[in-house]
Amino acid sequence: MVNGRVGFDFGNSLPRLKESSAYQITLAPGGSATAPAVAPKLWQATYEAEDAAHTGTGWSRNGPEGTPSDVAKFYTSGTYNVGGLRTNSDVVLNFNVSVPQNGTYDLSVFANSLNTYNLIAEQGPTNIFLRVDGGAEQELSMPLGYKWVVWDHADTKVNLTAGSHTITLAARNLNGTRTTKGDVIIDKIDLSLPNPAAAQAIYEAEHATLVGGARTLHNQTGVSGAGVAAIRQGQSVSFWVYSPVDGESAVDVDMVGSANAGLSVNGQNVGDVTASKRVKVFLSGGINKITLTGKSTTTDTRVDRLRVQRTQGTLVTTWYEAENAQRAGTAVIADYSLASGGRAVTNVGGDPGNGNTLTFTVNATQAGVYALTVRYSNPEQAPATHYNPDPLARHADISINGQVRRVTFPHSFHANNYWELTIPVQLVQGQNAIRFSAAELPNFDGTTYASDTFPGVLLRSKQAPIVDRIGVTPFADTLSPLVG
Ligand SMILES: [Ca+2]
Ligand SMILES: [Ca+2]
Ligand SMILES: [Ca+2]
Repeated sequence: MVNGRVGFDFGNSLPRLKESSAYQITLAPGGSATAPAVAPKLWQATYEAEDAAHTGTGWSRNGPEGTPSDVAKFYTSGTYNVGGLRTNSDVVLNFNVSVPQNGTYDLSVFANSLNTYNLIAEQGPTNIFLRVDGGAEQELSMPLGYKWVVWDHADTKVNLTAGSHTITLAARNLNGTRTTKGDVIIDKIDLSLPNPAAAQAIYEAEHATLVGGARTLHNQTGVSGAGVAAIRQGQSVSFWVYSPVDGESAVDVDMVGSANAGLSVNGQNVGDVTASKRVKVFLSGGINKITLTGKSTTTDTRVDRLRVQRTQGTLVTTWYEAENAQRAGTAVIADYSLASGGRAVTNVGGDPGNGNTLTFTVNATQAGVYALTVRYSNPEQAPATHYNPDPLARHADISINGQVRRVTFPHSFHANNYWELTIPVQLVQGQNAIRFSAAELPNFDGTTYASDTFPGVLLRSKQAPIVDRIGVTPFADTLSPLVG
C-alpha cells in the first residue's frame, strides 16, 4: 500500500491475467490479521491444442472463436481449437510439455462435443486415448455440450519427472484394440502440480454470509485470517463449501473458546457445536451450504473458520443397481455402456396416474439420516438458446416408506452420460422401500397440461430420469446411525 493505493502485481508475484481469469480482492480491517490460506497449485501451465504437433488425416484448426471483442461466439483459449479425434480417425495430437519437478500432476483436457451430433448419438461422451512419452496409456471420456465450442473439461492425473515430456491425445490406443467413437474438439490442456498444503481448504467466518445480526470481530488476536464471526441465538454464519464429488469430507469447525451453536449441512441438522470440533459429513459435488446458528441469548459464539478436506472410510456407501430393483408398468432395463454394470432402468413415469415405477429395497442397520445418491442420466432436451440453454429438468417423486419427496434432475446431454445427485433422507432400521415415480405435472391452474395446451412443444417432462444405481451413505458421523 502506497499513499492510500493498493497495488496488485499480476504477472509477477501474482499470476498473469488473461481473458478467462477471475479473481476476488477482499479488504478487511485487523492489524493482527494472519494469512493461513496457501496457493492451491505449486505450478501450472496451459498448452494450446492448436499449437500441438499432429499426424493423421482429418485434423482441422477451428476459429477464431469468441473473444471479448466478438461476444456472439463462445470464448476459447488462444481463440482456436482443433478437430479430428473422431470415429474412424487416426489423428494424434502431441503436446510438448516441461515440468519443474517430479510429481503427480493434474491434467485437464478442455474439450467439447455437440450432444445431438450424429457421431455422438450412439455412445454419448467421446472416448480418446492419453499417453505420456508413448506409454502410461489412459482412456478418457470427453464432455458433452448443448452446442459446439461450449467448453468443459475431463480431468485426470499423470506422473511426470522433472523436464520435458510428450503428452499425446489419440483416436486409437497403442495396440489397436480400442478406437475413438464420437467426435470431439480440443481447446487446450492445463497441467498443474497441486500444493499438498492446500488439500485442506480454509473458509474464514469473517468472510462468510452473516445473517440476522451476526457480527464480525476484527479485534481478536491469535485467530485465523482477519477475525471471527460472532453469533447469538437465531443469528447465523453460512459457508459456501466446494467439493469436487459427492462423498465424505472432514469439516473442522474452529471456534474461539466455548460455543453454543447448531451445525447444518445443506439444510440437514448435524448436531450442536460446544467447542472446536471435527465432523465427517457427506458433501455434494459442487457448492454446499454449511451453516452455524447461534443458540445463546447472552454469550457470543465466536466462529473463526472452517477447514474442509476430502476423506474416506468413515461414511461408507452401499450401492444398489437399478437393474436389480423392482420394476412396474413400462419401467424396463436397457443396455448403456457407461452405466454401472452396463445397464440402467428407463421408462419410469408417464401420463398422470400411471403405475410405471422403480422400487429399491434398502436395508439400514440403524434408523437415521442417510445421503441418498442417485446416479442418473436425463436425455430429454428442449431446444436450446444462448440465454436459456437448458430449460427442462425431469423430476422424480421419490417415496421413502410412503413419504414423498420431489427431486429434479437436470439434463445430462445424453442417455449414456451419467451424473450423481444426492439428497439427505431419513431411513428406518431394517427394510426401506424407495420408489421412483413420475408424471407430467399440471399448469398453475392445477387442471390443464402443457402437452395439451402446446402440443409438440417440449415444456414439461412426463418421465423420471434413467436410473443407473442408488447409493446409501450415513450423512454425518455426528448422527445416528454411527452414534449411539
Ligand atoms: Ca485453444
Ligand atoms: Ca477467521
Ligand atoms: Ca446399473
